Amino acid sequence: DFVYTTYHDLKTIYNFMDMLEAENRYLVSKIVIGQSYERRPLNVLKFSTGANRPGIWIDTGIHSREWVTQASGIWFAKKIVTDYGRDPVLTDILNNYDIFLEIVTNPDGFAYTHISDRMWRKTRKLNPGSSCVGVDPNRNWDAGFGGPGSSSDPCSETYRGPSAHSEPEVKAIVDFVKSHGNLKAFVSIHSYSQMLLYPYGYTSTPAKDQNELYKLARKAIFKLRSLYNTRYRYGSIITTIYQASGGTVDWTYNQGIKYSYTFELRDTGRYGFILPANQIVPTAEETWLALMAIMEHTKNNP
Ligand code: 0X9
Ligand code: ZN
Repeated sequence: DFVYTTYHDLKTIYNFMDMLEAENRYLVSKIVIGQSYERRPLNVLKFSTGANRPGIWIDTGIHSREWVTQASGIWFAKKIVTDYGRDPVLTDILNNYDIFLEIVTNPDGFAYTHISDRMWRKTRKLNPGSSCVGVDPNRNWDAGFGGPGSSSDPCSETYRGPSAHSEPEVKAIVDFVKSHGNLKAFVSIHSYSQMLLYPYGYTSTPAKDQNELYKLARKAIFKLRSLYNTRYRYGSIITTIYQASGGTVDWTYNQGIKYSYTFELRDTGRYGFILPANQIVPTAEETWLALMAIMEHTKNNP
């Protein structure tokens, strides 16, 4: 049986997805939304109980070194198949919405964190004219692209890339969001800092739905804290963490997906990106409570 208490490599995670699909065909299907720069499949797990449903998107691991996020994504996938038909709230969500879960959103970077450099963050695209590799996939979106809080230097950890959506890993999600056309929530999961953030990151102009986004964040974080007393901060990206341009959820919010959130999971810096494996399951469990609050609110406010 799959072990949720340790970190796994890409092949093991891709095998997990195939196994989960094979064992739960009534609920789970794997869709491939594109391929990475190094031609790996970009796999998304679709949890669905009927046709033509609105969707909820969750991604983990867009920054490859944030290992607790991919590990939590695996745990969420298992939790969904375990709780469907048992937990009334999740069952009600899945009887009305599809959930899309991209666990390894940056597979090239993730493979590289296992093989060469545990602290690799960016994609693995070669940059013409530079010996530095990769683009920050959380600065590559067409939302304030090129603005403050992103870099034009290919050697920077926040290099935005040559143009918006230049990274195939980003473009695949952009194409998916547009072709789906009916996503109601979009949650992009990072680590670390213990924060729940909503738009905007590129501008200090408050989001039109700021009031509702703030109240829902507070509710979600209250639920999260109820389990292990983990403390989260919450608010807009620019006021809570820092200005960042070209970020995922600013783009999805501007596409009309009201419930666009970014998490920064455990911890607050003691271990940072190298979170001990014994914290995977507690991190996933508490985060799930916050995700459920966001999904339930989405369902109740169509
Ligand atoms: O800098 C980032 O990309 C995020 N922090 S991380 O340590 N995970 O790299 C925060 C950025 C805020 N989120 C968005 N702009 N979407
Ligand atoms: Zn990140």
